[in-house]
Amino acid sequence: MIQSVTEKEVETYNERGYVVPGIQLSADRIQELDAAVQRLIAKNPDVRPERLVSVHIDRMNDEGVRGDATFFELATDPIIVDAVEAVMGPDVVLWGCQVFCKPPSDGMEVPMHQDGHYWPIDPLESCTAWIALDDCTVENGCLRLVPGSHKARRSFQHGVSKREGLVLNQYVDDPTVDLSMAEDVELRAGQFSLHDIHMIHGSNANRSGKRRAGVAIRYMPGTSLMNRESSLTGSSSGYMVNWRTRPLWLLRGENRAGNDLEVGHQ
Ligand SMILES: O=C(O)CCC(=O)C(=O)O
Repeated sequence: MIQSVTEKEVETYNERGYVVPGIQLSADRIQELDAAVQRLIAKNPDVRPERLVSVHIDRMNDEGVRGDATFFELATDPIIVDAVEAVMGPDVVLWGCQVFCKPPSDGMEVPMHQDGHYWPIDPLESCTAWIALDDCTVENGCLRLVPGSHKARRSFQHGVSKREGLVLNQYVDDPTVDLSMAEDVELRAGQFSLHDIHMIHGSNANRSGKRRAGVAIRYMPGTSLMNRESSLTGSSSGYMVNWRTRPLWLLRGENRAGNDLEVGHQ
């Protein structure tokens, strides 16, 4: 494996729960991905562009979204997978890919949350590669993360919000957490961050005149099992997720936990 992420960056990931590696995707690649986002939005007129779930599945998926092969290519690109392997270890299973595209002026907020709270993965381990398809700044609602919040390796207390304009209805509501410690992760188009499953993160609404699009690709180690019987299948998180038929791809190493790698593949 070519070392794409430095030892220092791996240390930062372990210590802070996220890192922005010094490598990035090319401008041509970003142009292709931009065209793919536009196709996605055109193919899914009834889905909010912040909720384009499982877009790496190149058909109408079981979560009501028509995907595009461009995102599968991205999710399996060595530049990303090498980086994930460096921080997560040698057994890499691809299990999710969501486009969070916040349109200019009415881009929705993502409340501060932990993903592990509504993901049926046991042991609860995963790494998200979040790739900026636009320049993402404070102004247009960049990702925000609470450094070190992954360290306790546990889920904090969450509440369920009925507020309008949220991508997700769950939010951290725990007196032991200081959300004012959140850091804005500003990225140029083509840069990406990696964050741990226990990180508290979210993003503000986009009220600016500039689009803010990113794609979050999810990988778990082959030592974790996706629980397909989970009661979390459904819309309890605010939008449809279907763990029963979510396809998994073993990209590196071994499927040590015995995940079903056939289900959901057509
Ligand atoms: O794109 C965003 O603003 C939020 C992303 C997110 O919540 C995630 O990657 O889990």
